[in-house]
Amino acid sequence: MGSKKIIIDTDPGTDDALALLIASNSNELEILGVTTVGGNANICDTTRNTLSMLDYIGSRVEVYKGATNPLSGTFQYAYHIHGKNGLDVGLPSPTSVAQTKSAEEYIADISKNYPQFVTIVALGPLTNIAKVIGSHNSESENIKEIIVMGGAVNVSGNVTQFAEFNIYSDPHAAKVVIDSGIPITLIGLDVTNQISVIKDDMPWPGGSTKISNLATCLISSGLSMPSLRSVYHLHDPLVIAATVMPDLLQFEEFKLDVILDGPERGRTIKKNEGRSVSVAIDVNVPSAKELIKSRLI
Ligand SMILES: [Ca+2]
Repeated sequence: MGSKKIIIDTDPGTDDALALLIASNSNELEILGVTTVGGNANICDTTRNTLSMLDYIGSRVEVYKGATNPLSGTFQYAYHIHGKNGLDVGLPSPTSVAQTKSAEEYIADISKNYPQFVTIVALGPLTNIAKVIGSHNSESENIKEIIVMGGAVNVSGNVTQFAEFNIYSDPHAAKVVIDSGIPITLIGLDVTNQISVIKDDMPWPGGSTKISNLATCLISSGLSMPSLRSVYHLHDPLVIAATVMPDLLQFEEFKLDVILDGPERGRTIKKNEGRSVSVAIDVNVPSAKELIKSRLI
């Protein structure tokens, strides 16, 4: 079987940075391109952080800059979790630059030219993908699958009691994506909260390679943030691990709605009609953590 062709849509962010390392170090995946979005940090920071990460590991994957703002309003960044500039680990400034084509144009073009070929792994707010669906609808129908880090179905949220960060950041975009009819897999806090590193685990993942040194540094940086209370969840890394090995997770098909406004903004809630999406409801914790570790060393 050949490698899975993926586009990673991302907002680094420390756990996004770990996810990029894992994906780059997994032969089961071929990264066609990386698209950026505002979210954990502003779009300039997330794009620069992506370029710096890929430069550091010698990757020549092309980067396409995406949305500055969500479909409605503005992002509420998470610098209190990800540190100064969204990635405070002392990486050199990038020497590579983002492509001139936008994230939205890139995803639309790939989908048009290679129907049913690409899996999009969405690790940030879903703004770029919603824009493709909204403005390039016939092209978007050619997207094979979208794997989303997002949502909290049977558990509490991490921004509010109800909402997970990525869905909360652009609930309108999440609704467009979930209602699109494209095959969607939602990997949210129901499973990602179960995969974490605590201070006593450090140094984790250990090892002395270029990748493992940076991974340890990223996790140390996360653990040093008072707002995380000494538990560092591997949200985005688990999504890449599950893209490599879907059997790590158990899934159920739900019809889902996204609450757009009010106190429950960003909530992903079961409903009785509409499109079904595949929702991760449980995870093999030891196997998932071992796979993540093996790809960071
Ligand atoms: Ca992310």
